[in-house]
Amino acid sequence: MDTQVAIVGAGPAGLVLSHLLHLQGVSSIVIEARSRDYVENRLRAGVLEHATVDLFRKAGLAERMEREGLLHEGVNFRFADKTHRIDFRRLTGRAVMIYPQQDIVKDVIAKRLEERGEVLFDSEVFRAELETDRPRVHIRKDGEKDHIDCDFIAACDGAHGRCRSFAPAGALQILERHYPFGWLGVLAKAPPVSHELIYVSHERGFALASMRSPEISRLYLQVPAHEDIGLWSDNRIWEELHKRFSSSDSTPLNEGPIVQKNITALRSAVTKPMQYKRMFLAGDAAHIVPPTGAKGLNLAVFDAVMLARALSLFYAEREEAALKNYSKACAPRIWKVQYFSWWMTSMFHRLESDEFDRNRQLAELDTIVHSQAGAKYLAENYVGLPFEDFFI
Ligand code: RFL
Ligand code: PHB
Repeated sequence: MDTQVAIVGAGPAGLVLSHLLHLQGVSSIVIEARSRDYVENRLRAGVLEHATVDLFRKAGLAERMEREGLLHEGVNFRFADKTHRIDFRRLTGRAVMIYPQQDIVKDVIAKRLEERGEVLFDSEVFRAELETDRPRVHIRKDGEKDHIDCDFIAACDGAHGRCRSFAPAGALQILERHYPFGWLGVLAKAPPVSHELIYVSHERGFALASMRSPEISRLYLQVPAHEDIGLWSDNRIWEELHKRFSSSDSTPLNEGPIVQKNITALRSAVTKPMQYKRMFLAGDAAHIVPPTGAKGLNLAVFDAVMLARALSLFYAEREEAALKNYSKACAPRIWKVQYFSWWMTSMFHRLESDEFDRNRQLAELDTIVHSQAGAKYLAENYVGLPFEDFFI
């Protein structure tokens, strides 16, 4: 097999990149270790920034999102027994869209296949030859080995992907922070308690009420970093959720059958540079943010836009400058998003520290919801900074 760009990973980064390249007449093959069914049902993010929604519209990926997505013009912060709304529309003129990541994945896969794009499922990349102008990607499918020759490799293989390890030791540096807590996430067949998200900072720990549809709630609880999910029966989860969400101005959460639950540890990480020779990293393969700012998927889409632009310029004009500059060009947004996600996480989660820190957190939250400038800063970052310019 032979292609211009071999894309490792059919998550949002790899799929969006392959579609954007196709729009620019650049060929690619997407190679995905898991089955189509698995990636189309993997439960993850839910919040799309304004610029992400805009990109999907311009790229012809928004048909189902327009019908089924839920536009959110604000968010609620609950602490010290009261709920406060941050009004995105008033503060920024913008909004976010609630549209599940697995639906984006489904929509882009359908679009790629409809346009005769190549997506290889159940195909794991286990090695790559990078010390050449024609890199080679080695694949294993059903125990059989094969390879793809290409001009460039896009490593879109997520947080646990192997592509980073194909570069020689020391070529890539990882800057990171670990947190002493994780999130227990549940999907429940119960109508969401509020039509907008509620972020809670409670003495017992952080909690978040989100949704996937008017009938399905997505709820999260802060738990210790390496907590055993076996300790959390459905009853214990509901009890804890009720405690953290209760306030003098709220109605109780709606209960319903829990259909999925899992625990994720929180981490911040940036790989530097996001390139080795002809291999470029994009999405979670290049950086991880804690989910408190709802940014990971959006940053993955941003990388895909930047990389698609650089690769398209290369093929259109044999112009290498944009490719050489890819990592540097992505860095300012990545670090602003890292900062925002770290800040939201530090402000909302229960810290193993003293009363001084708790009071400082409450003062910070109070400042954000009551200061016009504070609320605007929050809103601008939550709806997302604009992308500089699209090339489509
Ligand atoms: P993905 O989605 O992990 O896709 C990588 C793909 O690569 C495949 N792969 C390989 N394929 C072939 N060969 C190999 N050797 C391979 N190794 C791996 C994998 O099977 C997989 O299909 O990475 P991508 O595309 O970079 O996308 C990133 C997003 O998935 C991630 O940032 C978000 O889900 C983060 N996130 C959120 N982001 C938001 O923008 N808004 C949110 O509201 C939001 N909420 C969340 C989140 C992540 C969460 N978890 C699970 C940590 C909520 C949670 C709980
Ligand atoms: C979600 O809906 O899964 C979600 C929403 C907001 C976040 C994280 C996850 O900050």
